Amino acid sequence: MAGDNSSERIKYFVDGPFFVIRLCDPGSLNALNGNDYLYLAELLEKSERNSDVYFTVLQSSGRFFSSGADFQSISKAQETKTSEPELNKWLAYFVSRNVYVTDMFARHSKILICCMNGPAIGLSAALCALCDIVYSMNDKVYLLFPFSSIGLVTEGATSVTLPMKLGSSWTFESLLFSSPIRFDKLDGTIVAKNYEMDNVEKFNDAVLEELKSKIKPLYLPTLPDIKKLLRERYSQELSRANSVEVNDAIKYWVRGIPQRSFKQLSQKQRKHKL
Ligand code: CO8
Repeated sequence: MAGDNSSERIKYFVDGPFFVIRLCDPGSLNALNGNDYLYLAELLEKSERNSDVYFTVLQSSGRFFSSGADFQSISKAQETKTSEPELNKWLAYFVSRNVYVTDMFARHSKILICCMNGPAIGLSAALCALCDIVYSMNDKVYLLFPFSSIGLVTEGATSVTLPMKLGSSWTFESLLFSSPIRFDKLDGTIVAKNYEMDNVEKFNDAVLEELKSKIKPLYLPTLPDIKKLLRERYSQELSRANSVEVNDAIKYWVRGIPQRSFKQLSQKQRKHKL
């Protein structure tokens, strides 16, 4: 039992040195509510504590890796009657969760591998960008950060990860205009290998099988040390960005701007431009 946030939408298993986390709600395109994100963070902690584990592998199901924050849950949070000021409510719902899950990813010591079976959006896309290695199922994957369209600012430390991995110009273009970052820009920057497959289960299995064969000649205890050295250059930057991003966003939550966009998305009155 990983904690009180355990979710039907997220499963996990341990296979030798691999702690595998799988998103399994293809019906919502693997949208995640606030507690789902907390559960993801709890699972990372669980992987962290297991000394036999060297890799935390994120997998998904269906046609999307994850469609980001669950708009239904945000509408529910907004409609919840409370005597608390709006600031307190959104500090609890948005700021604390967002900071926590981002920090768990940013400071995770195991090698974080993301198996992108399809597109990822919003906070989930930010978590993909925080992973150490991303593999794609095919060239249909994309990342979409629709923050400017929803009335939010960068989150999940994307103000650091995207310029670093994609370059400044592409980051400005995709973030300012909420435009998808397609495979041609991800290939070799965020995505390390394209498996050119169409079946998610076979893709997830193929990545694990290849990893198992790749690690055979390795002395695994060196891997977290190598990761630490590679991340040393920017790990402080991730922590700094995580905190200023959410504090810059809170004013929009207090004014109800993202909540209005999420409501329109859930009522199918608006759609992101893809
Ligand atoms: N939340 C809940 N349900 C979703 C979501 C979502 N984010 N995305 C899709 N779904 C559901 C749809 O409602 C639909 O359900 P149903 O079949 O019951 O009608 C099903 O998934 C399939 O979706 P579509 O029919 O819309 O599929 P399309 O292929 O036509 O469109 C899109 C796919 C473009 C992904 C579209 O579904 C979409 O725009 N989704 C919203 C994506 C989005 O804006 N996500 C939020 C990003 S911002 C973010 O993550 C920051 C959050 C900060 C708060 C964090 C709190 C911890």
